[in-house]
Amino acid sequence: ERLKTTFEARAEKSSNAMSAKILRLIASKQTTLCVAADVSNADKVLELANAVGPYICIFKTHVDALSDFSKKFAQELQQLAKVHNFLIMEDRKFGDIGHTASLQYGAGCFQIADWADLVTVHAIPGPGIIDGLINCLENSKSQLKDRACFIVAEMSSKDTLATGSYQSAAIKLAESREDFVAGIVSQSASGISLPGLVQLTPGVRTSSSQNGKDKNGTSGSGGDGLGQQYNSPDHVVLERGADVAVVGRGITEADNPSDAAKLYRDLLWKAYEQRVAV
Ligand code: BMP
Repeated sequence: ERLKTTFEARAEKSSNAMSAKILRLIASKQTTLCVAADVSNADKVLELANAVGPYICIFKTHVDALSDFSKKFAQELQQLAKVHNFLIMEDRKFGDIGHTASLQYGAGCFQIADWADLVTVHAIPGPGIIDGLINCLENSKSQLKDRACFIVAEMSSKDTLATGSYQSAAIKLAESREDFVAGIVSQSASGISLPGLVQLTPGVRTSSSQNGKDKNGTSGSGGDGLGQQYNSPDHVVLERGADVAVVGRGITEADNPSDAAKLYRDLLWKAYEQRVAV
């Protein structure tokens, strides 16, 4: 079944060019780590990307949290992505009607469609939001085959409202739109059947990297006091079906982010090998 299949074999079965690209990149670079660059200025993001670049498949940004976003920053990040061979995901979590999302994707001060390989999208508006993003690309210099989205089906935060029928409808939406959907942001694999869809799972941190921070309230390895809930690398890969695991503060707050990224990469890859072993 899907989770027992290797990334190489799943890439062959994918009907979305970007999901096939992600799966092949993961297999060749042997890393399922995505680093969340939640830092507040452009130089820090670039420094982080350079430090963790060798160990990641996806570098995830929130550019609306930067105090000094610029076109030059986006170009420099793209350059680092080429050098280290990773993809850029802007975690914009679009959530509006197609027309508005189309403007937010292509225009405004960020012009996300120009530089982000991947973006995240909430399922709440329904399929129109996907049509909106595709429509934006049809009028932009970026090509549809080089872009894709991930649909947020389930969140890592405590008492999330994205559960039950919402979650299964979001997965159904993703599975019906492989023309632009490369994956799903989720805490579990239940309901996901297409081999090509990539499951991205945030809320990952080893308990040893939390040194003294709030470890209350959840299974796995604690939380952050603002609703985030963490699970260990092993747990998300073996019990929750994560293909790509998102690690933010577990790496950005480490004394040496590069060493921390390597450590997470190794833990995650070992768990993946265990998952697909017969
Ligand atoms: P951290 O590992 O520092 O908690 O960061 C998690 C990252 O993943 C953040 O960038 C957040 O926006 C994102 N994220 C999440 O934590 N939970 C979700 O359900 C979806 C997310 O995108």
